[in-house]
Order: sequence, then C-alpha cells, then structure tokens
Amino acid sequence: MQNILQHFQLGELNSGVSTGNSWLHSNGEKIVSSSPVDGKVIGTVQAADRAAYDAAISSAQKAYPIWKAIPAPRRGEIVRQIGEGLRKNKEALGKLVSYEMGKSLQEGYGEVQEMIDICDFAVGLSRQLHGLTMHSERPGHRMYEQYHPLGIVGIISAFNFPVAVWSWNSMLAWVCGDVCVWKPSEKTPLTAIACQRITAEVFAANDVPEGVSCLVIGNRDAGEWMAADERVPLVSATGSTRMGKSVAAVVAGRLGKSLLELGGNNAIIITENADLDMSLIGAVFGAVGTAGQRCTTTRRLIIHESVYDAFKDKLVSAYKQLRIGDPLDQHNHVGPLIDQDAVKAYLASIEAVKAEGGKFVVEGGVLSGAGYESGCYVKPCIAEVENHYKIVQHETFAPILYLIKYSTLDQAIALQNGVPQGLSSAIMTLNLREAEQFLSNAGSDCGIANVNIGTSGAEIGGAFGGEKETGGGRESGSDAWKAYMRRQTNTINYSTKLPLAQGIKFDF
Ligand code: UN1
Repeated sequence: MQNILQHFQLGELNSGVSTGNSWLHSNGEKIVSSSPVDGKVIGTVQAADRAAYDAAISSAQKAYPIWKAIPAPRRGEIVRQIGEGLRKNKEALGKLVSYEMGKSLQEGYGEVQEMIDICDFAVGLSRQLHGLTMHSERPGHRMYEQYHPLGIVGIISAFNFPVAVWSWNSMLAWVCGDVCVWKPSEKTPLTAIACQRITAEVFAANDVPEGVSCLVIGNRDAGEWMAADERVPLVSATGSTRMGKSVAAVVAGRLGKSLLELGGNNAIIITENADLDMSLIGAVFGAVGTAGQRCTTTRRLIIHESVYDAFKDKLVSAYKQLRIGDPLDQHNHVGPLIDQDAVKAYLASIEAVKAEGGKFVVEGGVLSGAGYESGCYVKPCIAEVENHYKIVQHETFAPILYLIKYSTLDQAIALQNGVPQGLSSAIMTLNLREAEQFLSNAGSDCGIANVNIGTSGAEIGGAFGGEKETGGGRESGSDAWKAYMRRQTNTINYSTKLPLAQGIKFDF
C-alpha cells in the first residue's frame, strides 16, 4: 500500500482543499482516514474551513466562463484523457478504494471501470447535447430549444462508492460546460485526493485553468455550506435519506436545484416460476456484495410460498460457504463494514428485528481474532420477518437480508412497494405475464426494475436513481445529463410582421 500512497503523493498529513493542482491551506479539523481492513491509519487530511471553502468556490467561479467557452466536443476530448488517466491508474486506484473503503478488490477495480465507462459515455455525449425543434404556430417563425451549462455543480458523495458516484456527476457536468466542487465522504478522503491528482494533471496538460475541478474535504458543515450557497446552482447529493432531506430543504429554500440519490430498500420477488439457481446468485451477491453497503443492496426477498422453503435452504447453505475477511485477498467474498459506527448500527438492527418478532435463520455477529483486528467484520445474516416491521421499513447499511413469504403476485408487488424507499427492484420469473405485470405501471414503483437479475450492479448507460425517499434524481446514463444544464426555448421571427401568439390583435 505504501507505494500506492506514494504514487498518489499521499503523505501523513494532506491538504483537503484543492482547486486542481493547487492545494490550499486551511485551519479545519484533522480527519483521520483509517482502513476498515486492518484498522490502521492510512493518512490524515486537514478539512476545509470556511475560508478555504470560499477560496475554492471563487476559483470555480473564475474558471466557469473560460471552461464553458470551450466547445463541448473539445471538453469531451479532455474528459477522454481523464478516462485514459483512470485506465493507467486502474490498479492503484482500485486497490486504494478497496483498502480505504473495505470493498473487495474486484469491486474496487469494478468501481474504477465504472469511472472509465462514464468517461467514454461523456465523450460521446459531448457531441449530443441536443434539444428539440418545434413548429411555430406563427408564419415566418422558427422555434427550438437549447441547453446551456448551469455554473458550479456541488457534488456530495458517500463512502460506499467513494469515487464512481463523483465521476458520474463530474464527467457529465464537465462536458455540459459546468465546473465542479466535490465534497467526498469524510470516511474516504484519500481516494478523493487520488482522483483529484489524476484529473488535475489532465486539466493542466490541456491549459485548463484551476477551478474546473475543486475538492473540498470536510465534515457535515462543508455540505451545509454548499447547500446554502447561492453560487452553487445545482447540488447533487448521494447518501442517507436524512442527509438528503436536509440538503433538499436548504437548497429548495433558495430555489436552487438538487439531484438526490438516497436510500434504497430493494427487494427481489422470487416467483414460483423462477430459476432458483439464478435467483440464488442474484440474491446472495445483492445481499452480501460490498458487505451490504450499496444503495442497491438486496435487503428483502419476497418469495412465493411454494418455493419458500426450498429457496431458504439454498440460501442457508450458500451463506455457510461465504468467506469473510481481508477484501484485498481475492478468495474472500465479504469484507468489513466501513467503521465501528456501522457495526453498532448493524447490531442494533439485529436486536430490533428480534424485538419485533423476526426469526434469524442465519445468525449475525461481529468477528474477532486474527485478521479481524479492525473490529469491522460482521457475519451476513438472514431473518424471516414481516414487511411492516419498523426495522424492515428502514435501510440498514449492512448485510442483513429479510425473507418475506407471499401467495399472489399482487400481494408480492404490494409488499415490494410497501416501503418508503424506491430505488431498485427485481423479479425472478420465466413467466412473461409475471414479468410484464411487474414492469407495468401497476408493478414496481422503483426507479430501477429488473427481470432475472438482482437489484445491484446497475450499468452506467441507464439513468440511475429512484422514487419516494430515494429522492427522485437520476444520474449517469440516458438523458440524466439534462439535470446539469438549463433549458432555453428560442423563438426567432424572420418575417416582416410581428404576429402575436394565441391570435391576439394589438393595433395602435
Ligand atoms: C450506490 O450504492 O450509491 O448499481 C451506487 C450499483 C452500482 C452503483 C451503486 N453501479 O450497485
């Protein structure tokens, strides 16, 4: 790990505020990054104070007119080079993500791959930021719409995808002509610094001024400054519903725009017509991958009564084979939770399940002893519950899987939708009627609805996000880019008269 830290010029104490290649002085408190893998301190970061935050925003403000004047395809070319930078650094960055966040090495690499993919997507997009043309109701008139950049995009990201979610936002925002100020999770500050170094090098090589890519590492207050800051027209926030509600309220209070990607409570419906072997892979990866810390993690399995017992047995034997341990060792399936607070929340949820009457078929618990010194390794567990339990209605960011039995598909869909969150959902069935009902407007109410794959692992090409308490925002693919631009309707009169719309006569 030492050579990776050196590679990204990470020292013992690092500045947490940057405008590109410049790293600013700040008197903010020190944030210690320790690895959940082995509990060791990786490095320390000096958090942003208000003055350093303001300096970063001023730098972004200065850079904006210069950046937006560069044609979009040229901005796309610069983003292409960032993708190349990420390709070169995939191994080092993937390892650092795995070590600082605790996800498996495969998933660390996968996360960097997701960043590379969004760069490629953004390059193509840079020539496709198109609006529509309409037929005017007036003779000699032309009407069309175009998209202009917004200005500064504030990005608040979470620890679980410490770098990919930033890239979904920033790569699109950059081709759209915006400049970005990123507040990463204070739990994963070093991966953010590594990304900033990769990006800043590319911007500098292209004579792009400081300020197009700013980094503001800080605690909650830095996010609050951003939410309240009128200089930031769009705040894109990923994290808990509690955080999202407070960001949304503050941003709405100044009539700014927010793009929210918040909690999920994702279910897979396993019908009597499911391929149970395929369902098992989808369910187990969905529930224990990233130690249950994806917003798309499978939290609930809604299983038809006719296959319930058989599927439960399969799950229990699959869970027995799970290897929990160092995520950098590719033999292991499950790494640690992010920190001790997450372990506490996991234990409290297990108690809450029991208190409400849930029955564990695979017991949980914290692992200790050699290899588990960080105290962050927990056993993935499975409980039989009822959907209405308070704890089941709540997203616990840990590998706790709930089993719920159903008899009719209508009932299963009602259970799947019967939670406050609406991010991802899936049905396992080989029956066309069941699949189509699930995808119809009478089916899943989530932003993502899959057939015969699990709830997690969405591709970047689709719009990513969800409904209800998930916040309603869409990031990444499809036309999610529109959130980073302002739409303008233009009507041009090339006739010799000035006819009014709606047939109004105004003679004088
Ligand atoms: C998140 O957990 O915030 O669909 C994002 C997935 C990943 C992204 C998850 N591509 O699981």
